[in-house]
Amino acid sequence: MFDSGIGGLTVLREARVLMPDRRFVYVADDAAFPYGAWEEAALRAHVLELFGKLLDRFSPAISVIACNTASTLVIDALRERFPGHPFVGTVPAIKPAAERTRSGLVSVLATPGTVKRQYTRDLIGKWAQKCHVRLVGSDSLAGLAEVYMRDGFVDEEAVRAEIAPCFIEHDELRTDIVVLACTHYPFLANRMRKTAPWPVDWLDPAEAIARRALSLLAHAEASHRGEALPEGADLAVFTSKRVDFPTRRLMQGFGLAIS
Ligand code: DGN
Repeated sequence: MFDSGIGGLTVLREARVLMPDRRFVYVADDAAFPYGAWEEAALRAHVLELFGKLLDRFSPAISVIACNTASTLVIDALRERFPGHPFVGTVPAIKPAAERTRSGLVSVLATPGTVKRQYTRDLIGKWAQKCHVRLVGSDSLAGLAEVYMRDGFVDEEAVRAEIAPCFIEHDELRTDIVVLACTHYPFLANRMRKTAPWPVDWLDPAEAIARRALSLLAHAEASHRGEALPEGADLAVFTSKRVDFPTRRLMQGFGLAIS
């Protein structure tokens, strides 16, 4: 399971509930955080190179890209580069949101990278023809989530300001669903609820992603070596920086250990 930081842990949490007998490796590329600010070609090359190393080292049965910013850019390239290896991507949950909205206006909250991807535009074109979709890119929410999980502090006014564009009306329509299209955002869900101008559904795809992983795993050949995991452990966490990954508090909260 892979993300630029702590966000993928929201997916890992669900995956561990659904697959209690599986062993997990979580990789946080936090030296490269935030992915939202990267130039596309550079990020694509970086993630492809990283996966070459990860697959080599861990030989996982499947890989989950628990990051919208990376998935919307490299999921197709990963499948092409590593044919036969099953990848589960995390992309904005536009289809379920379009099916569920009653007001006809859906807001998608994501990193600036995810918002500008052609992949995201294609999802809207394919699944959201009968409603209006407002894309909202935030420079700072993922960072606010990291700070919150590390220091326990969250700037509520900043959260209010970042989510405000989701609530701009369109042709007198008011949004009734906000898609959390960055895996970091569920950590701030309580503050978002508190500062939103009216109640909406906050769509967190973590459980759906874990279910997809479970169904792929049933078909995947479980050939992983699991060498990176200490004897008896069912989870190992690796970071590319190791310095201030907000592990202690977070890992304790999740009942996890860190290697
Ligand atoms: N958690 C990542 C996502 O789902 O897009 C992005 C975090 C980041 O690198 N800004």
